[in-house]
Amino acid sequence: MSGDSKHPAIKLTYFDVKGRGEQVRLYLKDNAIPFEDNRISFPQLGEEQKKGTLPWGSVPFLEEGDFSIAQSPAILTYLETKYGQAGASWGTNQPRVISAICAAEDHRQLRLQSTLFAPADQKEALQKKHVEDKLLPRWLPNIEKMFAKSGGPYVLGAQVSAADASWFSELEMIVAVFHPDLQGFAGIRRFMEAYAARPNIAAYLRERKQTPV
Ligand SMILES: N[C@@H](CCC(=O)N[C@@H](CS)C(=O)NCC(=O)O)C(=O)O
Repeated sequence: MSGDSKHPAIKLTYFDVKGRGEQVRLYLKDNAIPFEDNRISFPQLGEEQKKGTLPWGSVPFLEEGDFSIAQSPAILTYLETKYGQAGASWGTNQPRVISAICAAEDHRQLRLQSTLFAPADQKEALQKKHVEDKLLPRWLPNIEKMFAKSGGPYVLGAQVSAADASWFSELEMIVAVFHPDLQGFAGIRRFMEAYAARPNIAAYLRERKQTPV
């Protein structure tokens, strides 16, 4: 991906899976921002960690010319501030967007603890516990409330933002891993449909590399 001094190329470094990188890919695709999708392996991450190029030793990591930033909520905030469509309303909407992105990150962490990172012999029980104790009584109702409060279909209402990229990628995983019955969650279903139907997102969902996580 080439750039110039006025528009330096964006490079996103992440593993060759959806994970925490997918929300950034979705945001960049939705906004038609060209970027290098630098998908690395675990050994390559180890090399980067040894070189000290990653501020927290973690990915996703985004570079744009001389600027670079780690931590997915901060990456999305950076992109939304620079490229977002919220314009003048960004000042007042920013805390809501960041709050929603952080909430998605909280759930992502909980989901990973009960799935990918869970010991093999405890996985089934931990998943069941997550669904019964956390997902159904607390998380899905709170996500639904977020859309009811904004009026939907997006986190900010009619205005799309980086928070939608974040929640879409997390809800995709929630659906894929826990198969919840979303019958009583019309706001969530409307959001998923509206975001997936955005032209650049629909094209990306058709063409993107299929990975299990
Ligand atoms: N809060 C961070 C979490 C970053 C994180 O834990 N990334 C994982 C991949 S999803 C990672 O780099 N793990 C390798 C390691 O920490 O050694 C974020 O949202 O970016």
